[in-house]
Amino acid sequence: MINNYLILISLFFIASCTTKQDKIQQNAISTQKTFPLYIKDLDTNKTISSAIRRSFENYEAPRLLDNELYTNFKYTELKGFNYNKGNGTISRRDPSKIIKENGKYYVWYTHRETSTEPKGFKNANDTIPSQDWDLAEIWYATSTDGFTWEEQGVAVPRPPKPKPGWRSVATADILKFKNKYYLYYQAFDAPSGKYNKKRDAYDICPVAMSWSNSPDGPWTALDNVVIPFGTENEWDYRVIHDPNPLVHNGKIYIYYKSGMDTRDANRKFWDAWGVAIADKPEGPFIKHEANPIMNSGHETIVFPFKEGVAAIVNTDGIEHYTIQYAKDWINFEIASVTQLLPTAAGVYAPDAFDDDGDGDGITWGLSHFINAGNNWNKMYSKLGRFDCDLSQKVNDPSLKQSNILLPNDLYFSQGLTAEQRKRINKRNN
Ligand code: AAL
Repeated sequence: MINNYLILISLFFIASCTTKQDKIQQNAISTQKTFPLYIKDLDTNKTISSAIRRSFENYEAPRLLDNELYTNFKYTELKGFNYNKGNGTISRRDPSKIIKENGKYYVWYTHRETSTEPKGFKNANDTIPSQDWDLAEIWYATSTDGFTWEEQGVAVPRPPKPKPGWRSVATADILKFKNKYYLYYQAFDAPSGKYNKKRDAYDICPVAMSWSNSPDGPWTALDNVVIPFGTENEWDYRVIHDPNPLVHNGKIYIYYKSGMDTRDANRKFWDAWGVAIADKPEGPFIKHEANPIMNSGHETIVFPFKEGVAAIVNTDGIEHYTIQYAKDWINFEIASVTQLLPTAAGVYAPDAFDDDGDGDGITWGLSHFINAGNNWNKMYSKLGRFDCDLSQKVNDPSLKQSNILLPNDLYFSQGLTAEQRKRINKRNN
């Protein structure tokens, strides 16, 4: 009930709102002097602050409990994957969306199994990986409950030189379209991690694709790249990462990440997302003229929600730690700010490819945990499960809480560096 009321109020605000400043001036005529105890008593002509106006206009509801696109995230360790006692020789990461077929859940992911842990570009060779996702293949696993998984083996191996991805195939996502299955993935033709001066990048790959008549394969690789780099002065010149296919208006929308502008001290470019659209899974994919369409995040994590598309925006950028929404599938707005978001999530969106204009949303998926052994010299990643309530069908108030109390030692684990302490001591003296 209150939700509808809030929507009514916010619709009134939106309809009557000209520019914020003009509106506040016009509000001077309101008779209501103080903000009422109950929102339902608010005089829609009352002078209100931008923060309160934003609460009604920018979000589905001014309270988290009523916001379909706000959620807490709960995490569960998975059973069924062996990591060689964490010695860095096996890594699983960047899980795909999850689909349900033949009564089982399917997930694809970057699987690295090498004689050593990653040793950086300078020490990399045909058998020694440069990065956690170097010398990798796309493997898959199935599950009946989403908690215990059975690894099935390789789906997309590294093809022979000079085919795209001969060095490594990684970070796949799945599309089911007209009863065929398509895996889109990053195709590396050089060890990732070396800074390439000409391209001013260090993780260089376009997107390739393999297809199958069954989720269990066999998979046939296209010999060509399906989403190419941008040209020299275009925002997505350096890399095309994290392909995320969905179906909208009968077309295939592939959201992807690239890195633009100049690098900061931590080698970070401005991670931004684009979308490329095609009528057929093999393309041609046309990059949207409004690209980049997301200003934050790292991996792209999108799913259909109501008539639009929602995004989990984690890790990087001025709007990280948000859930965002684009009613038109292009123009994203912040729908909520949250915490402990899954990294590189592969969501289970049962209607990801239904294209019915009423996406239900998600309640779980898999994500990855990098440096799973907490030892950068034995680097590997592992998969874990997250649960949430970003679903229209589910309403779980226990997943709409704020003020999640994290263990105190987590805060103290983020201690000052010696440099920072030195600067503080200097300031004190
Ligand atoms: C991931 C993704 C891409 C990058 C690397 C592996 O989180 O962004 O796949 O190339 O890191």
